[in-house]
Amino acid sequence: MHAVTHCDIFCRVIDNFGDAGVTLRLARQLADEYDAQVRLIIDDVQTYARIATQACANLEICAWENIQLPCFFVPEESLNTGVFRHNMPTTFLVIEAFGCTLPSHYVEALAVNFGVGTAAGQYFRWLNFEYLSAEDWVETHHLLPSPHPQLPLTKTFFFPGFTECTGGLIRERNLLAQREMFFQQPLPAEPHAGRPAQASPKHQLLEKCGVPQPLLASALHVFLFCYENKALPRLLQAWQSAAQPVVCLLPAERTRAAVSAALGLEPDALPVGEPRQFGALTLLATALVPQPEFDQLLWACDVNFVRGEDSFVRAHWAAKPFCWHVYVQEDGAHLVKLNAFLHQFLANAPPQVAQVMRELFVAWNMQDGDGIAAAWTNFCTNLVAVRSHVETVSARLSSYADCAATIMALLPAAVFKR
Ligand code: TRH
Repeated sequence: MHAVTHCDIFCRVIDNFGDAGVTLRLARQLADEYDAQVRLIIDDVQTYARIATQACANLEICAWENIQLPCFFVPEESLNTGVFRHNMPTTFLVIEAFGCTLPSHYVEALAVNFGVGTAAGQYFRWLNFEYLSAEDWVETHHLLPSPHPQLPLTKTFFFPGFTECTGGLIRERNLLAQREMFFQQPLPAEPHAGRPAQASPKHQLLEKCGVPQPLLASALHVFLFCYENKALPRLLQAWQSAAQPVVCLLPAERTRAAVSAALGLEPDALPVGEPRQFGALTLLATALVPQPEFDQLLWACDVNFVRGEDSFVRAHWAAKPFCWHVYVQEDGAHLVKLNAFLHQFLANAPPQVAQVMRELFVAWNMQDGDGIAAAWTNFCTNLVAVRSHVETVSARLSSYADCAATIMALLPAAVFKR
């Protein structure tokens, strides 16, 4: 039998796309790059299906309510009879995303098949994959064990993060090479060879989305992926009266609805692919796209407004100036997260860059309509320097192990193929 890693990833969708988005990326990467046999067990298959439109070998999507025990699990009475060894994968990894709590019958079966003291126990890992944060305590909590109160099982906390002492960030192996190809200038025209000038990948993509030809080269392209925000009307006003035209791409219904409301438009006033002009501002709604194309949109734009968790990480890999709308938590914990992030991200930034980035992030997250216009102007004035800083941080982060690599390194050596 060919020995492989099996992996069950459990996810409950709280809202929006982030929970599905993070687990989907991880699942795909483990399946694609490590040949793991992955099941993504998710309670909201519909949300998942809206962003996961690409097939992936080795990856099976299972509805939470119909979850079957893995085929290599055996009933208790068969243990130590040889049946067990015959069917066993080389390693078995269970990832519980964001503390979603595994079904109790599944946990009981885990204890029987892979609990401490079983023959297979050493080839098994149960990780609790946590939300991303730049707070200091993440380093000391990463990989802490959490023994089960009744069963012979230990779960391990896995914290993604921005330093080498955390679980790292999700980053596919070829991502940055693909991004570099996207950034490369196209070949110039060669009239004697009969070759016309090619549009750059950026212009091709923006044109495909519906950006009017004259605005491809002249406008500032902004990707706006956000939640409702009281600062939105003033930011849109700033763009309407800007000296340089602004094209603003609006992905996802929630963002589009927020922008329509901010402008006093009907909720369906911005159909996908149909640009609408308001002074210097052109708004253009985009369709939901699969995750790889979502990355390309970030690569194509000059400034990316991102939110939540996954798009926030992808903005780092896009290495373009960005602004993050933190997912709001009732107890204000999101502001602690924001501060921790800014502290870390801006640690070695030139003072001017640190100032303009902090101003914009704070005005946006505090939903400060009065502050946002000035913050935006200062940010734009320093766009080249901001970009250079984002590139520096992005390059540093890409020198650290990514989440999948960190996870696979926790499994017994030499049992997975690279
Ligand atoms: O959608 P988000 O706001 O997600 C979340 C959730 O609210 C979650 O409950 C919360 O815990 C978390 O934030 C912090 O933003 P996020 O994380 O950026 O996820 C968006 C995902 O959707 C990301 O994987 C990219 C994907 N996506 C596409 O693939 N194509 C698209 O066209 C769009 C608009 C998004």
